[in-house]
Amino acid sequence: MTDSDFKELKAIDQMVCHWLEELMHQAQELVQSHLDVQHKDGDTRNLVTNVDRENERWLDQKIRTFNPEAKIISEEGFGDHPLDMEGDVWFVDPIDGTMNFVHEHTDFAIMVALYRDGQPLLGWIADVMGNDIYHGGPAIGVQINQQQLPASPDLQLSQSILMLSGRRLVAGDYGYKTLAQKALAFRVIGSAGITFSYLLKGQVNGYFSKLMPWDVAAGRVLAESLGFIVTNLDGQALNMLSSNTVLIATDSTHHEIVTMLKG
Ligand code: 2AM
Ligand code: CA
Repeated sequence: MTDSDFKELKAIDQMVCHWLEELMHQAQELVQSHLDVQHKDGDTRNLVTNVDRENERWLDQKIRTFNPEAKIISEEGFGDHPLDMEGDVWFVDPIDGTMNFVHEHTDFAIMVALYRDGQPLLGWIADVMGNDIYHGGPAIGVQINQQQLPASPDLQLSQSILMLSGRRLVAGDYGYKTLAQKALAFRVIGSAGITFSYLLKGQVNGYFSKLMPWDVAAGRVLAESLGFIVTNLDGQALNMLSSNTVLIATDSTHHEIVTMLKG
């Protein structure tokens, strides 16, 4: 990495942090306002609001102005549908944890990520009600606001608190109940971004969920930068163009889980 590459990444990091500060402060006000809430895909638990749509339109426009050649993968339909990961690909989740946003008024995030030729480059997770932005990447390290975060200590599964998808656990999907039983404890938050923030701070040691590309893109960049392993259930690399069953954990726990679920 040359000096000018490093400076480019730092400049992009700062720019997107400013965008997210603006949206985060707006969302802190809007969370108490009347929201236009609709269902998606015929599922009464899959919510979308005017804020999801407005944030995405705004972020996608900012990205297109800054980086017109890039492709954008975003949740609410303002992005593109690329068939490969060549060049610059941005991921946008305008409100992650919309159910929490609408009903709990906390534990929701705004997430952006940048990949270059398939490689994770930079990620941003704004914990809106926590007023914190997690940002960085493999070349520049990971910060919460201005403070550098250390790599997470490696733990065994029996010493690990795991974050699980509640929906997948109650649906009986493969592996969830086993992990809930084998871990020290399990927790369910309802926002991938906030779940990643617990991992990045070292408060929990693993996360297992089926996630869409925009749910996982930013968290993957940041978690891998702090030494977490991010794969699918078989221990293979994620396909960033489709949904994946995602396993994120420190080395020992990750290895233990993949071995156990194979057996
Ligand atoms: P969202 O709020 O951006 O949709 C818990 O619901 C977490 O899983 C949230 O991060 C949510 O993101 C995401 N999620 C919700 N429905 C999903 C689905 N059908 N597939 C994958 N992720 C989903
Ligand atoms: Ca979303």
